[in-house]
Amino acid sequence: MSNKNQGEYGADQIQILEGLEAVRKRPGMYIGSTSSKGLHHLVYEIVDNAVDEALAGYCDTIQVTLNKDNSVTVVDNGRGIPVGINKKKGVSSVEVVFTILHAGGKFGGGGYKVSGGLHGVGSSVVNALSNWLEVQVSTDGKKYQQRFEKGKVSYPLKEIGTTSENGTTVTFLPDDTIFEEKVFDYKTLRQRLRETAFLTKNLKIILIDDREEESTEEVFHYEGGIKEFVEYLNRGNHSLYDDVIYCEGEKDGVYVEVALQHNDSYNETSLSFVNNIITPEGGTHLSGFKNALTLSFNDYARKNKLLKDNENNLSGEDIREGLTSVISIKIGEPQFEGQTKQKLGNSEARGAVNSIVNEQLTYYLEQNPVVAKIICEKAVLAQRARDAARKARDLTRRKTALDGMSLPGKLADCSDKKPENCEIYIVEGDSAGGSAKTARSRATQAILPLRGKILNVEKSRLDKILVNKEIQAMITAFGTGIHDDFDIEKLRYHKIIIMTDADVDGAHIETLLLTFIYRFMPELIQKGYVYLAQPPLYRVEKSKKFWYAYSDEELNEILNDVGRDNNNKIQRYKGLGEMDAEQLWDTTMDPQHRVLLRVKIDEDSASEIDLTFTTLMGDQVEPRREFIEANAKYVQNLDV
Ligand code: TSJ
Repeated sequence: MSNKNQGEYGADQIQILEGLEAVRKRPGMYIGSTSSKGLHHLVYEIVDNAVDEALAGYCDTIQVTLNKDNSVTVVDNGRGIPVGINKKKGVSSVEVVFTILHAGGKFGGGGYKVSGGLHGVGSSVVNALSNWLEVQVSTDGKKYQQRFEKGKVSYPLKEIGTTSENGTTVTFLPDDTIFEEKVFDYKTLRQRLRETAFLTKNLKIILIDDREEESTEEVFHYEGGIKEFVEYLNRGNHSLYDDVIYCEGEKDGVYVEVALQHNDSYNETSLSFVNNIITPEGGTHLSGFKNALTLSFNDYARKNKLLKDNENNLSGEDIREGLTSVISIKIGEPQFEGQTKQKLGNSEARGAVNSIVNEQLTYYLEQNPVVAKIICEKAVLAQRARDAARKARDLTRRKTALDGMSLPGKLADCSDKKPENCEIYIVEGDSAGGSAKTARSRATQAILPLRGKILNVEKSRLDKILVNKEIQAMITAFGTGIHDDFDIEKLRYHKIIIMTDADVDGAHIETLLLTFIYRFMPELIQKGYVYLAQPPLYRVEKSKKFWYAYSDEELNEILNDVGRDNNNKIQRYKGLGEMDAEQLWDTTMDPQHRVLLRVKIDEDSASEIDLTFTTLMGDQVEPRREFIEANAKYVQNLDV
C-alpha cells in the first residue's frame, strides 16, 4: 500500500475489503463452484471483459496465455481500462474494476455487454480469488501497472513507462487454497474460446500454452461468424446441401443473427446465445426462431405443392429433423427467467427474431428452390415416420394398460421394489448375462441381457427405433417412458449399469447404449443414474494367491510388488464370458469392491457433447477417433 494511503482506512475501503472477503468465504456463490469448472470461469470472466471491448468496436485481438506457473495472461488491444481517478471512490477506475463487486461495465455505457450478464461476476471476483493479479494498461502513450494480492492492493496504479500501443493486460494466479483444481485444461479453454470467436465475427482469439517445453499456439478467427459455427457443428455429418442459410437484421433494439443447415441425421442441434452467453433453456429468441421456421416452410411447401391440400401441416419437429442451427442475438437489457435464470424473457426478442427470420428465410427459399425442396421432402418423411411412431406407441400404451406393467421376459428383476436400492445391469450377450444372473445379489440387482449390437438410434427414425426389441426391453425395464412421456419418478432403478466386454466391440456397444439413453432419456445421465461397470483386464496368480488389474499400469504395479518371475500366471480377460460367476461378482458386481464410472454430460461445452455422440456413430473415421479420446473425459471415477 502506498504511503499516502497508509493508515487512512476510510469507510469505503473497509467496505471493499469486506466485499472481497465475502467472495473468498463463499466463492461458490459467485462462481458456482471451486471445482475445475469454477477455475475455468475465472478465465472466461476476464476474457469476456475484453470481448465487450471488441463488441464495442475498439478491439480486434485477444491473446490468452497459459503460463508455466499456472497463471493466465489475457491481453487485448482495446482502449485500455480508464486510468483516471474515479470521483466517487477517489481511486483509479482500474482499482475500482478490481476491488468493487459488480463494478464491471459500469462506466462507458451503451452497447451490448457480455459481462454483467449471466456469467459476468465481475473482475473483482477473479481478483478476490487469486493469489495475485497484475494489470497493465496502455493508453495515450503511457503504460500503467497495478498489483493485488488476494484481492488487496499491493500498490496503487502507477505509471511504468511509455508506449505507442493501446490495450489491457491482466495476469492472475488462482488461489490454490480456494480451488480444488489448479491446472487449466487446454481443451476446455480451447472449446470455449473457439465458441467465443465464432460468436464475434472478425475477433481474433489466440490461445498460447507455454507450460510445456514446446509452447503451442492456436488462432481462432472466423470471418463467417456463426455461419462457420454451423459448419463446425456439422463437420462430423453429411450436410444435405452446401449453403449455410443465414439471416441477419436489427429490429426494436435487438440485433439478430441466425445460421442453419440440415444434415442427413435425425437429430436437432440448436444453440442459442444472448450477448454471447449461451441460453441452454432457450427463451423468447428461440421460440421466435422456431415459429418463423415452421411458418415459412409450411407456406413454401403449400405454395409449391410439396405438401398436398389433404396433408397436415409439417410440425416444427419435422422441419427441424437433422437441423443444425445457431441463433445469436444482442440486446441492451437482457432479462433472464426461470429457476436457473438461463431462459431469455424479453418479448421484443421473440418478435424481432420471428420477423427477421420469416422475411429472410421466405426470400431464401424462393431464390433457392433446390435446397427448399430437399428440406421439405425430408420434413415430409419425418412427418410420416412420426405418425407411424405415434401409432406404434399408442398401441404399446394400450397393451401395457391391459397387461399391467409387463416387464421384458429376459429381465431377471430384483426383489426389492424401492428404486433407490435397486440397480439394473445391462449386459451384452446371453453367456455373460447367465454368469451375471448367477452372481448377482437378487434383492437389489436386476440383470437385463441384450443380444449382440443394439440399434444405432442416430441412424434410424423413431418408427424403426420403437419396434426394436432390445430398445423396447430397456424402455419397459427402466419404467420412465421416453421423450415427452418421460417421467423420472417412474424410474425403477437408481443405478443403470452398462456392463460390456473390455474390448473394441464392448466399447462400441457401450456407446450405442449411451447414445440411446442420451437421446431418449437424457435426464437419467444429467441426474447421475447411469454408470459403466469396470471389469478387470488381467488376473495375476502366484503361490495360490491372486490379484486383479483394471489397467496396464495396475498390472505393472502388481508385478512389481509380487516380483517378475516365471511363477506368475497372468490371464488376460478378453470378455466377461471368461469369468465365472464368482469372479464376476468379486471383480465387477460386488458393491464393496467394484469400480463404477458415472457418466456425465459436460454442460460447459454445449457444442461438443452432441458431437461426441454423433460422430462416433457416423461413418467418417477421423471424428470417431476424436470421440474415443474425448470419451474418457465425461466419465469420472466414482466408487474408488
Ligand atoms: F476487466 C478486466 F479487468 F478483467 C479486463 C478488462 C481484462 C481485460 C483483458 C481487458 C479489459 C478491458 C476493458 N479491455 N478494454 C476495456 N475497456 C474499458 O474498460 C473501457 C475503456 C474506455 C471506455 C470509455 O468509455 O472511454 C469505457 C470502457 C468500459
